[in-house]
Amino acid sequence: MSPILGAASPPDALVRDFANDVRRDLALTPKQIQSKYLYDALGSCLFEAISRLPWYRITRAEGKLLGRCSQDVVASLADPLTLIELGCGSGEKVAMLAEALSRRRRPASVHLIDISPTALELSERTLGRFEHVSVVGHRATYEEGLRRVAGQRSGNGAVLVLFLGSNIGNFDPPAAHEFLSEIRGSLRPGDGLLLGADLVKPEPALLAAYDDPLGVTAAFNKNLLARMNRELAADFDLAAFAHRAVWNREHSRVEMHLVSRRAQQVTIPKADCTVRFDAEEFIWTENSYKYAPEQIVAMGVAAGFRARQQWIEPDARFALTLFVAE
Ligand code: AVI
Repeated sequence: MSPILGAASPPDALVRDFANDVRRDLALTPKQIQSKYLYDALGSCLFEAISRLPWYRITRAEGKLLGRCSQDVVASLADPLTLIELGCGSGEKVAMLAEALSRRRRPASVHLIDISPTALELSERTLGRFEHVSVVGHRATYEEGLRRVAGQRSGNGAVLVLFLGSNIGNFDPPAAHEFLSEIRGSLRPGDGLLLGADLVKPEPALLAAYDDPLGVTAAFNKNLLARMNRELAADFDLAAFAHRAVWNREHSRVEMHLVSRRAQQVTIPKADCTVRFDAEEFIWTENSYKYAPEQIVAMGVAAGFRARQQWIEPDARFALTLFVAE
């Protein structure tokens, strides 16, 4: 059964962290809110809707590539294979690899790591149909989950970590390096990392993906304000802010902003602050980095991997890269 949006309040500790981060980051110049806060229950549904929009091509392009390369990926790593998916969504992507494994009729296990219980539940259901595959869900951050699975490891089979959907693009370059190094640190030589990353493409295509004509991405972004109203008793007037997507060519990233349409003051009682906005002042809510194929290889190599193969979807310009731990 799908959860009733907004029916359950988040645990107090999570609200406290949100309040502290909001107070600190809205005092910065420019004002900011971390993109992880886009994903409450409603935000996750809006992202799911974005992934079906014709202008947002990442999810479909990646699905196409997975359909093409899954057999080669699983065949290139030692049995019995353990798959670890970081951020499992609905489990459909890892299911394409599980399908390839199950065709080989070799036992394999899948570990799903996500902080969302709904995502874990959905993915476990999606994977339930594969006979030779055992599935374990971990409600944890990526780092905690990876450590947990690495600590329980036994036997000689390889591990393949899946970090898909261009989630790496939401990390700035130093954080991406740190995170890929952390993944590498939890692996042994011969293990793999399958990394999905979006490529640079013409600006109109990038802007249409992040400012779609149906306004779904605008709703996804503005839900951050609605979330502060719901969870922190803030009084943001949603109509007084506009969604904006900007292609920052110098840094090779699409930025999402929430722009104040007028000078205004907002109170956020549970974050214990009042925030003043000038007209046109914005809150910076997300970066989505876009890469050249060779930059993706270089990121993996810098973190201690060797690139074994790269598949590129030429229309949407998206890449899947299989790395092997050295
Ligand atoms: C989850 N992440 C990879 C998405 C992206 O493309 O950066 C989130 C998103 N933001 C706006 N549209 C989609």
